[in-house]
Amino acid sequence: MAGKQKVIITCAVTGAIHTPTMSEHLPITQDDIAHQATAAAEAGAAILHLHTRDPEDFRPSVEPEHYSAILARVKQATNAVVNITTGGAPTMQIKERLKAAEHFSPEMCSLNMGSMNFAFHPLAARYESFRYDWEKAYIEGSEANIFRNTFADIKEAAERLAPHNVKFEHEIYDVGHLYNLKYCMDIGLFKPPIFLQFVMGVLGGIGADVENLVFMKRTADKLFGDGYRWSVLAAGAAQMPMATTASQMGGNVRVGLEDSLFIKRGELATSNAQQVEKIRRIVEDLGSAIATPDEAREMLDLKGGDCVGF
Ligand code: KMH
Ligand code: ZN
Repeated sequence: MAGKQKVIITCAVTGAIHTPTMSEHLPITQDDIAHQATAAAEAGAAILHLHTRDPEDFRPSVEPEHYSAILARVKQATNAVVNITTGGAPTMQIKERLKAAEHFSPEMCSLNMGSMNFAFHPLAARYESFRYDWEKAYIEGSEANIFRNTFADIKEAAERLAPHNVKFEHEIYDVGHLYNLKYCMDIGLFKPPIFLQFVMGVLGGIGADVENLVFMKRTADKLFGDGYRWSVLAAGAAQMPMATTASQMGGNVRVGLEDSLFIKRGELATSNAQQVEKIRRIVEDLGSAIATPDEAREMLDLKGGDCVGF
């Protein structure tokens, strides 16, 4: 195994795309989010990508008060790197989406690298009824919604978070987003080493297949040379196959119920940890080792778990 790059597992615990009706295993209370995040770290996730939800009706939230208890528990129970979303939900604008990251100053934050019609409306037809009033309109509304991430928005995120020395997980939903990022680097917003998350299989973005991954990776090589690290997340059924492929191409992997509710075709995952255990088993069976949180900190040049604001 000498010389082989260790694989960083990120777990995205709840997100803002899946809604409570879709799976009873999706963590929606602060207690459940903290519990599942901790278990995912124990199973081998070095990075926890966190969203939160409103305790009233479990719709996506970016309010710092809805994060506090989760972050305190995760910090107390694990050494995992905390990555707070700045994507929030596709219906939210950048100003509010940055609040939690500014408030808690985590080691990492996501940063979405382009505007798109992030669509998941086809999911609505799968359910006859919904547990909460907001769910149906929220899901169906994605058909006509622009997830806004303009150059001005990206600049605002970079500038507001610069004093916090946060490392971004740059969410790359299509090849053009790599060129957006290159432009942002050219004007001095981000410095290498950058961390790319290739997001595959979201309707509105690039499809999840190996040729597309090779194309994205080649484009990143051309634009960023050896100044970047990368990972793959694929939505739904493509999650494990694309993560496995990435791990064999020198990349890192992201799993979690934010990205897929399933553990295999037709079977809901019972927890985030179950998905982490599965990809860990695959990665290790194929002869690679997974990175600990401290190894991930070194690989990604992070500021350290003692420099956060929670
Ligand atoms: N829901 C994922 C496909 C973010 O939080 O910034 C993308 C994501 C966005 O994780
Ligand atoms: Zn997210």
